[in-house]
Amino acid sequence: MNNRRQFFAGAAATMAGLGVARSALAALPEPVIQTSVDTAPPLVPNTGRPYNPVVTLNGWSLPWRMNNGVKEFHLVAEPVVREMSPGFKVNMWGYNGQSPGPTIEVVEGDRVRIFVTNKLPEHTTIHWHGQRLPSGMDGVGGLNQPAIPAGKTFVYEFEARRPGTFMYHPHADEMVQMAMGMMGFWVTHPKAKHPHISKVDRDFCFLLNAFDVEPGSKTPKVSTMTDFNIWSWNSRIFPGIDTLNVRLNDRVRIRVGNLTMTNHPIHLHGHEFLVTGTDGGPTPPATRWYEVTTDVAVGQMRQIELIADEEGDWAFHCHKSHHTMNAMGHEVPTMIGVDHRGLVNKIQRVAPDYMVMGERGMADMGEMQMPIPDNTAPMMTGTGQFGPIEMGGMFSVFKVRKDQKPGDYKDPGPYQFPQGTVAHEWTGATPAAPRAATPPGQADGTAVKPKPGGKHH
Ligand SMILES: [Cu+2]
Repeated sequence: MNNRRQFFAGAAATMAGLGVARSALAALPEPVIQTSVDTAPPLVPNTGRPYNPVVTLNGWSLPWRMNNGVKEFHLVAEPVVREMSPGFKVNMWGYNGQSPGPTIEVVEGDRVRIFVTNKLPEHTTIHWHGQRLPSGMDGVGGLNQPAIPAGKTFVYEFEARRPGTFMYHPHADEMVQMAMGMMGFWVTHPKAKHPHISKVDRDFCFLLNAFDVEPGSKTPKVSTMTDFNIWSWNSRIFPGIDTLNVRLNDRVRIRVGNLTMTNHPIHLHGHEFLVTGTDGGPTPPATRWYEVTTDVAVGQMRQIELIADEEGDWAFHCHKSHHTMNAMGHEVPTMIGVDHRGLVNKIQRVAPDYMVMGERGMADMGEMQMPIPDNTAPMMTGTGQFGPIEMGGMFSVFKVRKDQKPGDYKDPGPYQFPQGTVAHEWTGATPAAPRAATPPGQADGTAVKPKPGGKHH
């Protein structure tokens, strides 16, 4: 955190310096590069219109400079190495040192100028997903502009016309560049009190993204269209995703954008939330209803809001169960109920390391220290105070604490459960389990035929 504070202090000082050096204003703003994968504290604006900044999970917001009333940012498209979880590093393409790129925060009505320097080995563009802007600023290579050649800098300029939750990503060799991690978040804050935007105590954001990294390799496969194996939030996987730490009774907003190739039902435990914003901006209050899961389809943004009024450690995850696993092989047969007595011993005579997986389910794999290739994330991992959590991928924890200080985003550690409030083993007498009555016509109880088999997905 200290490095981070110094980094922001340094960035602010640089911007202030540039504010007085007239000759420097003609030059490009110095690009700010991020080396840490930690969640940066909110970047409180010290120039331009005031707003309540967001917190990007395992990410950061890009500092800017004011130049004659225009907010100037400098993005650098470049190869990066992203640590997706402790010890698991992947060669990606991103912006300013990380994938995803930094979050860009502006205020409705701001004039925004973004310099984009291309340090990739091929051309690129940036599309400002969801924005109202002049057609020539929309970033589709070939359609709206010539692509930015390797080594060149282009400039985009437009007014942030409506408040809301946006994303940015290349629109040139798009499949490859997004498969390599090129994307970022954009938030346009309202310039005044907006009837459909409430003031919140904490405002989190992250992108859903996915990669295909073969176990033991370090670079995503870029020809993959649907068969991704690493499901991430901001290019991090559990237990590498930071927790969302809030104070009891905080009003919390969480903004999610989906730049994967499939939908993700995002599920929060212990609370109900409202979807207060979509791709099109804030939703009118009369259209809102309470949910505990909201589906975020490909290319969509959703912002949810809730009052964090239940203390505890609450799971927060994608509800597709294979999206909370890492590097899952697709060729694992279902072994539940299969009797291999005798077989393993025979195989081990010729292959001493042979193991049979999953005859009691797959939970053993969360604990088992199986040999895996170097630089491979374990399939299910993360440990809680009661043992393995058996989750990976798109999973984090929403931590509600009454003593979490306002503005403090630090992980408060595991929840101290009040005595007697944790599910525990029952040691009294066990009541007889009631059984369903025998269906009519099956009096002998043997007439249940298996349904015709069929492949499922
Ligand atoms: Cu998912």
